[in-house]
Amino acid sequence: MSLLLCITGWEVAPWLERLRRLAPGRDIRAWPDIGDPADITIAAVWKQPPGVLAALPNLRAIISLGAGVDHVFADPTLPDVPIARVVDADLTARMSEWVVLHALMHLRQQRLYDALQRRREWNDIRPAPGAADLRIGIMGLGVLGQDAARKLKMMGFQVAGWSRTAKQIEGLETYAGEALDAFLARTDLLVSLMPLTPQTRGILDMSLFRKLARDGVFGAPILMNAGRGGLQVEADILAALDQGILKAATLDVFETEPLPASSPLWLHPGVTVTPHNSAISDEDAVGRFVLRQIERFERGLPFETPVDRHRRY
Ligand code: OXD
Repeated sequence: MSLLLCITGWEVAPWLERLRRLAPGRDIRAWPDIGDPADITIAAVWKQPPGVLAALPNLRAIISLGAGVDHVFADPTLPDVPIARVVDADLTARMSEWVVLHALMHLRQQRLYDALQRRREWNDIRPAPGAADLRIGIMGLGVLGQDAARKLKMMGFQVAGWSRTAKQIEGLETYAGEALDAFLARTDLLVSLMPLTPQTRGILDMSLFRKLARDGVFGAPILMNAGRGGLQVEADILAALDQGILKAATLDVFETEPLPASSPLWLHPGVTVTPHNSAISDEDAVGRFVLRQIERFERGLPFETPVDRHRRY
């Protein structure tokens, strides 16, 4: 009954130290020092190299160390065992901080004021719309989308959400599936918090941007993406900005991460870049969450946050 940490792209040592500290009695190993592969029953993973999990004959469950699971499914030899993902109150709260911060940055035209300050220019820009004038649309109504929607509503924004399958959420105007065009037509600021799946890859493209509202307070719509870089077509974002189809974009995730120094997104005046840190989380809290899922699994209880293999989220 050993736990394997299989991590690439992040430092493994702090995870090993953290989980061993939080669960001193447990046998926890870190790939590639697996020991006997037959000992491993559970794997906690971030971007596991393809084939590693398939070589564990007694693997019974997989836990994603992140909220997203696209990195888990990127392995074509993924064993058919239950999968869980992280849902953590701290991570959720931080994502909503990012969403509210950047929605307000757009509403209050803060980038413009930054530029005016650099020029020592005292200019009180009018008109100055309020939150109630801006229609925000959230694509993806999971835990993160719902929390962000609630907090944006508290700020006074007009908020609606879209999800692939219909969801009734108290106090929130919701759209589903084929109602995407109607949702986009009422959206001035689009917030993407979708999972990356074969259905959503590249969904944030020129044809979608053209369907966003053009009669809002800022004339052209704004895009914010903190879901996954694979959701967006960066060449289309740049073209849409240059053609006035989008007014601005705030991006936390990118097709290639870290964002290459050669990317025009870095210096485009309409783009705000954050380094995939919208939901940096309390790592001990995530560690405790992972251990709680393992204990539940060992007691024969379902994961708190099971992943649907079919939907891939
Ligand atoms: C996650 C992430 O999936 O950090 O949690 O992107």
